[in-house]
Amino acid sequence: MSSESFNASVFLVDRQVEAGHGDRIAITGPAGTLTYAQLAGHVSRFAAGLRTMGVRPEERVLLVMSDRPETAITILAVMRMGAVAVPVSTMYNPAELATLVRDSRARVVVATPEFAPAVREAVRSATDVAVLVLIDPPPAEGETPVCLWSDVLESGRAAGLPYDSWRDSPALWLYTSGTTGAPKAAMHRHGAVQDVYEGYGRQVLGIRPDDRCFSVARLFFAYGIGNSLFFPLAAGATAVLDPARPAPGGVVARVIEERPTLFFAGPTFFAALLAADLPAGAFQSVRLAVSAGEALPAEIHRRFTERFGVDIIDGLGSTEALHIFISNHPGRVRPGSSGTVVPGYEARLLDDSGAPVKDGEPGHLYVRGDSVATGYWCRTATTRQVFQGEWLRTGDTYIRDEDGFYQCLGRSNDMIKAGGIWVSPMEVESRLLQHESVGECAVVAYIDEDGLEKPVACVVSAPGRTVDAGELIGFCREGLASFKRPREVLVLDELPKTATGKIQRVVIRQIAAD
Ligand code: 3SK
Repeated sequence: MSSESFNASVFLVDRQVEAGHGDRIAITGPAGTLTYAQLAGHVSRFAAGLRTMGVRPEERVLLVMSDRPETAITILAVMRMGAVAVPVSTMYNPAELATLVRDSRARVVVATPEFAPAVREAVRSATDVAVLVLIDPPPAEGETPVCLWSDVLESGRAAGLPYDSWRDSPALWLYTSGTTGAPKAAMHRHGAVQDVYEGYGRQVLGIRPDDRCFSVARLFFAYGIGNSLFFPLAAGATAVLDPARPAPGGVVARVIEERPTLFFAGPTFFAALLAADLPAGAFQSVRLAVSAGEALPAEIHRRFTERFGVDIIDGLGSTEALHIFISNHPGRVRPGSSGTVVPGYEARLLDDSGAPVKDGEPGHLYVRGDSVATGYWCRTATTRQVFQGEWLRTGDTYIRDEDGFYQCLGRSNDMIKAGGIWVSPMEVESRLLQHESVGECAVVAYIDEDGLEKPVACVVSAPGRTVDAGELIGFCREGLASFKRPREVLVLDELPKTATGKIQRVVIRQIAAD
């Protein structure tokens, strides 16, 4: 790590213009198209507009935005003027959003029209927020001052130089529930943007200027921001951004229209594509598909490749590492395996006592590499557990074979990864316990018919009450982000417990699997 000047936004955008590629398409899709020259102009104006608004380097700017050119411009402009971009999930409800806004202490929050009502409600309880930046004018007065996105752009007419950041300067925070439950922000450096491009983008994907990248994972995910912003822009390629909520029909229509060459999704989405009625030529333009978020079952891999004629490289990444650090490689794919270590990273498997395990034996996976976050914002105890010196504890149990291929055995703790997103069983359990019919409950993962994890709730009814599974699932959907809801409810007479009264999750997982 050094104090050499480096700004991720300059690396991604200005560098392409300076290399004479200003006329190439940087971003396209239903919400608009921008060349690299246009993108550079908008980014430097929006950065100047943020400065005019009083945003200072290293302050956080929180984004609740769908994938569209304004989102890319906002992220890049925030980084350009030295502040910290905090894109958060658009799936959160107002209460969940409020928690993140307060935790980040952002003074400026930017939202696209679909999320403006939720964000306006959320910022009411976030006293640090001074300005809400919206794309469309709000229909009514609110408590927090509102500024229009176009006005911020307009006020930055006298665009200035980028902030003189270093590789180690903070650039991006990404919230994750990760291995420990409550959402916390993994803090990333400007230099990490180049690190993930050099290792995974360039050396594994082999991304080229003629590539067109389309990601089902949106920009607020670590997976999505790499796929749809860092890799295409660093390579002078094109990012296809789609504001719509991803569903198989819409995504395939977009693929047919925009003809991406690189397609990024997670196993749940590949399974949904297989279940949908789609033409065999739907992915004709795609030279390579990428899967991450959870381990890709070999059967889904085989069926997708057979049906659509496109190979998938599965990989393992994390928000803490910013992107993928173990991956299959084009032409060297082993279905059912996460692949081998990506250039720029080292991995090791340790037993419970911290000793390395032999090939063929399971161990806790640790990784190190320059892209690893500097820690979690204001979570010292958790930071110390997860970031151990140079090594990042992934929380996954893996096995490595003699060829250096890593195979996922599951997580070292009880967190559930549904559709590629971490779900904390405790959070779902506390919601369930708010329902009058629930006496006790435990939420565990069960593996569905596609080999993918889903939350299932095992519930003991409250005395004199009857549990209605559909009603409970609806109750969770109302009070939590929808992806966290149990997909099934099993009613039990009692929860299995140890002699000391601890719930036996291993036994409950077995019950859920039967
Ligand atoms: O969520 C993940 O597992 C992931 C995968 C690839 C890149 C980044 C992330 C967070």
